[in-house]
Parts: sequence; C-alpha cells; structure tokens
Amino acid sequence: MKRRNFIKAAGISGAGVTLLPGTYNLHASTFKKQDKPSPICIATWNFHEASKTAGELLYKGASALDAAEQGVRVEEANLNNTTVGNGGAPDRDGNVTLDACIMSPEGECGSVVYLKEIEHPVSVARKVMEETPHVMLAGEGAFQFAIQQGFKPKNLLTKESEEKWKKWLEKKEYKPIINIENHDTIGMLCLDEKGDIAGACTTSGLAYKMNGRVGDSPIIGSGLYIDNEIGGAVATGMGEAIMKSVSSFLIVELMRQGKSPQEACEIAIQRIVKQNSNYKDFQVALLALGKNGEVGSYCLHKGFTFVKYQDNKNTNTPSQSYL
Ligand code: SD4
Repeated sequence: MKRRNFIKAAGISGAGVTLLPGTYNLHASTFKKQDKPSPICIATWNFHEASKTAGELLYKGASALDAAEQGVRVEEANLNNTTVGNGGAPDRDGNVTLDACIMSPEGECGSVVYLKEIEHPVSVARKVMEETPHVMLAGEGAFQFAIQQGFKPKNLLTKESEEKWKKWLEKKEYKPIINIENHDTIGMLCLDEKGDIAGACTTSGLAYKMNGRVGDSPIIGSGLYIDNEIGGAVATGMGEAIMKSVSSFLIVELMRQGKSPQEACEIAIQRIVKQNSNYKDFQVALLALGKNGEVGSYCLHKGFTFVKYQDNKNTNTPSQSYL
C-alpha cells in the first residue's frame, strides 16, 4: 500500500478518527478541497461592528490578514469595551497594558505583550511580523518599536476605568466573574475570497491582574492559531487555563486529524476540564473555522456568543457549553 493510501485508511478506521463526508482528511496533503466557501468573518462575542467592518472588507476583495487587523481595531478603539485597547481596565497598579497578536495565511506571526499607551496593539503586532526578524516584543521595547514605526502614544486609562479601579482598590478582591468581568477580548478569524485564512486577537487582559501578568491572547497557539491548509482557532476567557493546554494550536491539530471545528473545540474544552479541578470557577470559550468555512464553538459556561459575517449578514450565535 502506498504511504498516502495507508495514511488515508488509517484515518478512516485504524486511528478511530471520524471522517465527516467531504470535509477533512487525516493528512494535510490529502485535505479535500471543497467548492470555495464565500468569504467569512467570525469573532468572539457579539462584536457586530468589528465583524461587519472585516466582513465588508472581505467582500470588497481585501485579504484575510487586512480584514482581521481592521476588524479587531474597531474594538481597540471602542471606549465602551473595557477589555480591549483604549478604555481597557488597568492592572492592580493602574497600568493599562495591552496584549495582541496576528497570524497570516503564510504562517507568519507577530505579537506584543505588556504594551502601554498605544491604542492599536494589533497593528504593532503586524509591524513586528512584517518589519522585524522576531515574533514577539514586550513592554518598553515594544513601546519604543511602536514609536519608531510612527504610532502615537496616548493615555488609555479613561475616567470611567480609573474610577472603577479606585473602587476596586477599596477591597482589592480579585475574583474574575464568569462572563461578566472579563468578557470582551476579541479574537477574529477571516477567510477571504481566495480561500485564505488569517486571524487576530487583542485584549487588555484580566481586569486588575498583577502588574506584569500576560495572558493567552498574544501567545501564538494559545489565544490564536492559523494553519492555512486546515483552518484557525481563537480563544477567550481565563488565559491561564488556555495557555496550559495551548488551546488554539490543539484545535487546529485536531482538525488536521479529521475532527470537525465543533468536535475540536469540544475536545479542547474537555482538556481544560481535565487539567483544572476549579474549572467551574472560570470561563473559557473557543471558536474555530475550517478551511471549508465550517464553524465550531464551545465554552465551559453558558453565556458565550460569537458573531459571524457572511453574505452581507451578521449573525450572533450562542455557543454550546460544557456546563
Ligand atoms: C486573558 N484571555 O488575558 C484574556 C482575557 C479575556 O475576555 O479573554 N477576556 O486571559
């Protein structure tokens, strides 16, 4: 038996992989091309302005990479979103520190962590990807690089965020509340008219985190992962749990092995349940997009929704949950 046929056969029976009709195959090189899906943008939560911005760009012929960057920038600039960009909640010491990453269909990626005073960390992450030999820049170095690239510094701590933080200081109780306190990180996956997939993820992290804490969102493989032969995944929620099981990379690898985006998200959540005895105390939500436009989503607790823009229409869908 030729090696490729052997792999195919093993995928169908030996390895116990469920092969959905006409969707995925075990090996990337045997991935079955479907009729090309129309462009699609999906994002965590009901960020309909962000997905509309990205979706409309995709339908005008923009690349998945440009669409994802422009889409998440909408939330970075949104002052009402206190978990992303400008207006993001500060850490315990009052610093607004931003994390973001971006990944291209070519597998290139860029990331910034602990970035202060720059409203659009995703665009700095893209510059890291395109203008440096590195993948990740942190803190002061990331800030200096942003300034060199022409980004303008600005105070990101709004009056409202400062007031809330001061109120929090009165008790200093740190207990992230499921779906309430930390629910606005945006992770976005775009598939363009060429059929290429790219994604971006951006956040100010957990409100009132320890100074220096970095979550999953800027970590390639945890908050975001793309393999243009297979698909992509993004995560939101308790970053520590997501990083411990490298959820987005896990999802893409499960899809490579023949799992649908939905099955892959469910297995990745089960992994988190197994690894964290306190899983009832926090939220994690995962979102995946297959190369054929198939979408999957699963979360620990009810309450997570995701937005999808396709064929000139935004839809907000409640995700299935483990609990
Ligand atoms: C973090 N995953 O820093 C982020 C938080 C988040 O919606 O997703 N908030 O851990």
